[in-house]
Amino acid sequence: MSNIERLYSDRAGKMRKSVIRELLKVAQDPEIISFAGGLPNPKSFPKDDLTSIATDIMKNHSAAALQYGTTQGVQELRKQIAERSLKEGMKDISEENIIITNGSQQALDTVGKLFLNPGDTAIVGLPTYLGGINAFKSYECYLKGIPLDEDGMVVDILEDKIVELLKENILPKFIYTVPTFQNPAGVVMSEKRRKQLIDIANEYDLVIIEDDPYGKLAYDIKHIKPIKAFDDEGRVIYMSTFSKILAPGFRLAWTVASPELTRKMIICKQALDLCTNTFTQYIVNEFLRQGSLDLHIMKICEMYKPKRDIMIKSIERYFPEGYTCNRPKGGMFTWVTFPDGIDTETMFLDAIKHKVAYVHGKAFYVDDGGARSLRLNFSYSSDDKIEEGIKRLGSVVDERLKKIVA
Ligand code: PMP
Ligand code: G9A
Repeated sequence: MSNIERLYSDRAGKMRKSVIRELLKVAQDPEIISFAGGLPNPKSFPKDDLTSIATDIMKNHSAAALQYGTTQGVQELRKQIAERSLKEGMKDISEENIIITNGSQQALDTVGKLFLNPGDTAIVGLPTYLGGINAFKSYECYLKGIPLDEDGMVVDILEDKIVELLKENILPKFIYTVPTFQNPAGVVMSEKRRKQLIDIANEYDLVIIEDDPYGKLAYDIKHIKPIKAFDDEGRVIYMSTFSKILAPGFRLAWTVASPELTRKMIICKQALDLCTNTFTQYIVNEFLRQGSLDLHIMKICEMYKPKRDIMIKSIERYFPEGYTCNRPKGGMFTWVTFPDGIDTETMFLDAIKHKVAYVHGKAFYVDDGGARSLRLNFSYSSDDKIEEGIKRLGSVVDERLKKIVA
C-alpha cells in the first residue's frame, strides 16, 4: 500500500482550493443561474475580429507565433502596453517595465514567490480576491486584513497595523490591494487614499501590489488614476489583465514594475512556464495595433451597465428588508450583507436547490468575517436571467429569515 501523502511538502498541506473554481463545476448545470464566477459575458467576445486576426497570424507569422518566446513577452505587445500605461499617468514606463504573464493569477503567484518566506506576513484589504489569498497562502505566509469602506482600504487602520506589526518585529512584506471596482466589494479607493497609501509605503519602505483587472469597466466614473501613477520610488507592482476586457481563455495579463523588480519577477516566472502563450500574445498585439481594444471596452461597458442596473433593481424588488447592498460604479460584482442569523455558506445549499448560485462572503476573508455577506456577479448572465435569479435568491433569503424568527 502506498502512502504518498507522507511525502507531500508542508506547503501542499496549506494550499486552499478555490471556492470559485469549485463553483464553476456547479454552475455548468444549465438550469442554474450563476452569479458565482467573475466570468465575462461570452456574447462580448469579439469572435469575428479575433478569427480573422488568428487566421492571418497562422498564415503569415506562424514561425514566430508558434515558437517559444522570451520570458518577458512579445516586445511589440509590451511596447503597446507601456504606451497605454503612460496615458494612464504612470511615469517613466517603457517595454522594459512590462512582463506579459499567463493571467494575473500567475503574476500574483510570482509576487508570492518573490517576497514570501514561510512564516512571513503580508497585508490585504478585507474582503479581498480569494485567488490572491490562495496564491499568497501557498507560500506559507500569514495574511493580516485591513477593512474596506466605501472609499476602499481604510488607510488609517493600515498604518496602525503596520506600526503594531513592526513593534512585534514583524516586517509586512507587501500590501495587496484591488483598488478599483474591487473584487468582491465593488468599491473604488479614493484618490486621497491612493496618495496616502503611497506615503505610507514610502515611509515604511514597503511594496504595494496593485491588482487592477476591472479599472476599465467603468460605468459611472471615468479616469481613475492607478496607484502606480503616484509611485515615484518604484515600489508599486501594478498588474492588469486581458481576461475581463477581451477573453480570459487567452490567459494574458501584464505587470508594470521597476526594472529591478521586473528582472526578479522574470526569473521567478521562468520556472513556472518559460514563457507566456506566444500565439495569443500575437493575436492581442494585432488587436491593439488595429486600435480595436478601446472600442471593444466601450461595447462591454454598454453591455454590463444595464446588467448592473437590472441586478440592483431586482435586488430592491425581491430581497426582503434588512440587507445592505452597494451600487458599484464599475466592474462585475455587487456585495450584499444580510441581517444577523443569516449564514451565506449554509444558505448556499438552499440556493442550489432553487437553481441559483453565488459566492459566500467567508471565501473573501482571512479571518472569520463575511458570514452574512455574499458576492453577486452581474456580467455573465443574460438580462432576463439576472431578474429571475435574483427573484429565486430573494425567496431563499426570505425562507431563511422566517426560520430565524420562528
Ligand atoms: N485578480 C483579481 C482581482 C481577479 O478578480 C482575477 C480574476 N477574477 C484575477 C486577478 C485573475 O485574473 P486572470 O488570471 O484571468 O488574469
Ligand atoms: O474563474 C476564476 O477562477 C476567475 C474568476 C475570479 C472571480 O470570480 O473572482
